[in-house]
Amino acid sequence: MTDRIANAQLRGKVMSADEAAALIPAGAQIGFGGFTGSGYPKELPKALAARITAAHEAGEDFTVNAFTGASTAPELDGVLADVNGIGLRTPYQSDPHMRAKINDGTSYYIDTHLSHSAQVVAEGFYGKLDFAVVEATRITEDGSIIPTSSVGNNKTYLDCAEKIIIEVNSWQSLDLEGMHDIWNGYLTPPNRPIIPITKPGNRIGDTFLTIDPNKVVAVIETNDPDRNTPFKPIDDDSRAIAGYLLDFYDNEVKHGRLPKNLLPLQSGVGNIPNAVLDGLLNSDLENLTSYTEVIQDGMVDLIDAGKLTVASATAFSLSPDYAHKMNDEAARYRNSIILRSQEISNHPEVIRRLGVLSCNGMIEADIYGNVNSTHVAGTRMMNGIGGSGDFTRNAYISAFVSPSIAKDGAISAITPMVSHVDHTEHDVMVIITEQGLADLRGLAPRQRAKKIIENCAHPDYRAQLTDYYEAALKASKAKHTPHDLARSYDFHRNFLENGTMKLS
Ligand code: 0RQ
Repeated sequence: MTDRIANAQLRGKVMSADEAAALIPAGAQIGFGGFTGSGYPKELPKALAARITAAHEAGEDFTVNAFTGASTAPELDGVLADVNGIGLRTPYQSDPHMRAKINDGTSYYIDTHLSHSAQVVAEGFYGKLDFAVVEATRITEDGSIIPTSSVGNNKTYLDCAEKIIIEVNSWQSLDLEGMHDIWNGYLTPPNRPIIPITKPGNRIGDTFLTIDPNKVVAVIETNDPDRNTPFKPIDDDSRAIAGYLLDFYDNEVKHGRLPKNLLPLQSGVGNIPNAVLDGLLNSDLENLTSYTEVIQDGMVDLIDAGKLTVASATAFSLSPDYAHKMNDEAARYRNSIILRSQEISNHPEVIRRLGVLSCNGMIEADIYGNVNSTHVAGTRMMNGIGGSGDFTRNAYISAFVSPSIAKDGAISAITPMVSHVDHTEHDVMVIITEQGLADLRGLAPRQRAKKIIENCAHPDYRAQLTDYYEAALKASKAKHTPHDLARSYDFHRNFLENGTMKLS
């Protein structure tokens, strides 16, 4: 047995994943640890999927409701979705198999802001949580849990669940201990105190998760890597988009609207945000800070280069090489990295106080600046809103980035009216594509439309968009936000009918 389980009572609970899965009944509500492919349980979900398969073969109904921090990996979302094992999934996911089950109607999906996802469980909106299943790098003598590469919603799930299952993963570095910051002061209203974070580097809590050891029904020993995916090499479009954003920040500094070392940065996941981080690495900016949700490769490079002094997040989202590096050198990195619960990493109060600069990907934006982050053609769920709403609504400057076209030009990322709204025109300040940047601050809707079409739309779609705008201006009785409702979804309709947004 591993020496990572120092508590005698919990050593007595060690069993196989199959034995632990046998404790979970059909219909169970399970709070899984894990966030963007980091720190999720890796063996119990596989064993549970096998149990579900056996039940289905015997003609029994068997699904569970799965609550997580954010996306997980094939070993959790993938295996359970594959066996039609998930009745309800929340909050963020990005696994192709899970996505397919949501879109074919097998699983319900509730897409909620990541900063809200713990409180809705704690406040009982979903009913009671039966199990918390979390990963630990070790269990201390008094039965506390040292988390691994993410914190996510672990604290709330462990507090709320009736029963706890812990995977102790020897693959995770013991040197992660000390990196986490678990604040126990977050209560339900009306007793909520001020969150005492005034700088991204403030530590306000414990380095461990406190649990009731009597709730632990199983401890599983594992030795499995996080399933991190490598980033694609930075392409020309991503580099161009990153360049526009950095020039924009530079101009804000010149006009005295941003300090020389900017403000704490939030960066979404994906290749464009990673290109932004790469651009920062090659800039002469110094003493940068980050108050964000995930730590990507680019942030690790910025720390190594001495340009980023502190990064606060709830999880890592690293390529396999960088995950190994983090494991090897966690003792050094924990001086500049803090992993918090996601309701704190994404908390509107802190984001607004710090004046975070947000940058997130989008599916589409409309000519007035409403943004759709989640639904293709208004109905097909991609991943979920994730933390983009938490940061965008409360940022000092909120930016959205995307190539101006998708699917070889069949789709325009700028449309007359978004087919689903995640971020309203009131929240969106800057839109950037490889064509250019539209600074929407201080612009009224008609001014925004012109700027977005001119600066961000792909040349193949500019005339079509201008045509729509001019027709809308004529057709619309009210001229504040001109729309021709009979035509506003022509782009999407044409795509669904003919496979392209190009109108003949
Ligand atoms: O599909 O992979 O089949 O080619 O969407 O698009 O351009 O590679 O961009 O990986 O950054 O994802 C909005 C989904 C963008 C992401 C979204 C297709 C495109 C491609 C991916 P293929 P790209 P990205 C912090 C913040 C919400 C959550 C968030 C996201 C695939 O950024 O999930 O911001 N955001 N969280 O071809 C049809 C369009 C399309 C389209 C792109 N208009 N119509 N398909 N695609 N635009 C992180 C967390 O919260 C955890």
